[in-house]
Amino acid sequence: LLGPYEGLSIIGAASALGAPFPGNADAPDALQRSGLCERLTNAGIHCVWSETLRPLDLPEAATDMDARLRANAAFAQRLSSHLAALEAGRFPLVLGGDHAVAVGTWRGIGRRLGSAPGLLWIDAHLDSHTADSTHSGNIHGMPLAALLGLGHSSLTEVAGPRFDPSRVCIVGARAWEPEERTRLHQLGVRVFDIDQIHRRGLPTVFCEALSIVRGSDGQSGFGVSIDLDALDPAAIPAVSCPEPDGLDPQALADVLLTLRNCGDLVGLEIVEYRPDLDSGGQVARWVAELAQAALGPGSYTLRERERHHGAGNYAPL
Ligand code: 5AB
Ligand code: MN
Ligand code: MN
Ligand code: MN
Repeated sequence: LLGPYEGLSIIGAASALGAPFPGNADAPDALQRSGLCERLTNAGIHCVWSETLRPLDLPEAATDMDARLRANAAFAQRLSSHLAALEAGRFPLVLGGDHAVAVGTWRGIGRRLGSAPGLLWIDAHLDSHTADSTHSGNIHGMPLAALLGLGHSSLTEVAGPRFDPSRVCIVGARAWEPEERTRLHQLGVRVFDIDQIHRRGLPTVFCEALSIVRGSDGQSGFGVSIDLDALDPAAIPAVSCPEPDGLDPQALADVLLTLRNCGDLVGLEIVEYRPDLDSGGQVARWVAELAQAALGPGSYTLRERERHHGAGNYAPL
């Protein structure tokens, strides 16, 4: 089930069950209204909006941890099943929602492939807490640990394969608690933090991270999860947990162009967008820009239908 795919299917994951603010739940609808699909179509990407999944029952804001774990796991389970059943020719672009939806996205894509792909996690945070180590109690701080098989059973048992820590990398980290850093260190997950990116440059770090998540055979696929808070909040303020000193959005778009040369990209996820903080729609435009950078003309992931109609080369939106 590696590419080239016939086209892109957008799946909205309209959940804010894992975050401390409700705004993430409106992100897929706001992105759809912003014309994301049309922008990508104009960029030569064959794009359809597949479906937007919404939580079935909205629990009270301040229910106990167990209830929140169960609600997040139930949503992730539905998302996993949706991705597992996605038509073979479609490349999935999942739009969060807060980052807790990633448990469903990636387990589902693993089911679809028959095994876990590598995973590049672009984030200011490590998202590797468990229900026992979390300080905040927020589930969107736990999805990476859950994908790796650690944490509360409701999350680790979402259907799909466990991810292999030797094929997972984090890029852009700059805010964490000691428990999650230690956990990742013990598992052998490579963390490229912002200091290392400043020292070595994003292109060099991105290239090294790609070689880790793609593995040696280039056959088992890899996915990319972009938490928008990896980017600098001066440019991208519309996120739930802004952290200063982040990646420049254009610099990230530039390195994402590299993904067009990979035929083994199996999914892209963009999460944590807060439309309630994006009245000018700037951040929505960046979401389109990042997806276009990864999947636009010349991409080995998508079959290039437009070639015969003489579509031009990569043009910024
Ligand atoms: B995000 C924090 N580590 O556990 C926690 O946005 C932040 O998905 C989590 O990366 C941030 O609440 C979760 C303090
Ligand atoms: Mn995150
Ligand atoms: Mn984050
Ligand atoms: Mn804390």
